[in-house]
Amino acid sequence: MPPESHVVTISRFLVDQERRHPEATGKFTSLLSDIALAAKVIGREVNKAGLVDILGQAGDENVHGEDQQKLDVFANQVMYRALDHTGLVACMASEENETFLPIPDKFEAGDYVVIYDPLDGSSNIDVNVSIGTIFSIHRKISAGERGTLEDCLQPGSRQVAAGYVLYGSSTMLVYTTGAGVHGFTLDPSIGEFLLSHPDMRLPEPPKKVYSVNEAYYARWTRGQQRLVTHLKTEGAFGSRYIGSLVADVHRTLLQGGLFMYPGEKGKPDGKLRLMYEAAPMAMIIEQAGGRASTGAVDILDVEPESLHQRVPMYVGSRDFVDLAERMLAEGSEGWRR
Ligand code: AHM
Ligand code: MG
Repeated sequence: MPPESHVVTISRFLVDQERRHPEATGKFTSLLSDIALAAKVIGREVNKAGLVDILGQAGDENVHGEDQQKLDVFANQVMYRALDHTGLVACMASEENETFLPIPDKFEAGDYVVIYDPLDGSSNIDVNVSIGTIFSIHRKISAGERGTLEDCLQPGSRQVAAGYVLYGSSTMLVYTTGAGVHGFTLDPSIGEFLLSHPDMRLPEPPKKVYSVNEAYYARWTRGQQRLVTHLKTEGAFGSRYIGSLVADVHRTLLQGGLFMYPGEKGKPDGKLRLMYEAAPMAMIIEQAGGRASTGAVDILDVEPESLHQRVPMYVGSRDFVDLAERMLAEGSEGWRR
């Protein structure tokens, strides 16, 4: 190790942050450490995904005579079990479960509400493309001892933290508690997340890149069609689209640009889910100096009505999101027009 370099593990970093808040109880630090542990367990299995043809597939029995699980089901259980018994969490909700997830009566419940997408982009696993876990953390607001649906249905502006884990060429955990965005890279040889990207900011000037699934062009509103045509003709933008939200947002965070998942004719809210995809990514992008919009209003201001509701998404460099909003409004065919 070069003599001047300082290795900062995620645990050290969390404790240092906690010390800046004399009122902190340490509970939040424990919660994020538990999520980091879940990320390592999920990451370990994701890295082995290419071996299933050799070692057995989902649906096969494993050596213990148990059924092997699909990775997204496995990731869902890992997240829940990492947090259910800690006494820190009031309730949870997951993309994989229809209704919100209470804490079992045998365990103490706590103050935090954790909403997650355990393995986003899981259709990309078969082709060895990066996937991710996304999490959003709120504080319980209901009066009872245990969390309820009301605690889960809070707008993104009330998140106390948000983050994602990217299982890419390296595994990275990126999170914010509203005081900047920090990124950690897993060193698999020691099993620790090490601070690699302190205080992440979208670069200025940003890279001129738009990111959208352009195959849906014919289904877009006129405003959306004009926006993309403008970006590539007059704007001289390049284009990148992975089709895996965590990877596309991570690139946008590091290089700048505009990521879009627009609404479509007959499907005005698009595909991505507000509570565990759009809202946490919006908090991260805004904390890093960018903007996150539905095309009409800030994603963080959308009042949720249900756990799995969808919302159009325009996130990235401020000027580009502003431009998108302007052009969508001119087409007068924005979201909930
Ligand atoms: P999933 O939750 O079923 O995995 O779908 C979400 C994924 C995102 O990661 C990605 O941004 C989007 O779907 C891609 O959708 P499309 O294939 O329509 O471009
Ligand atoms: Mg998802």
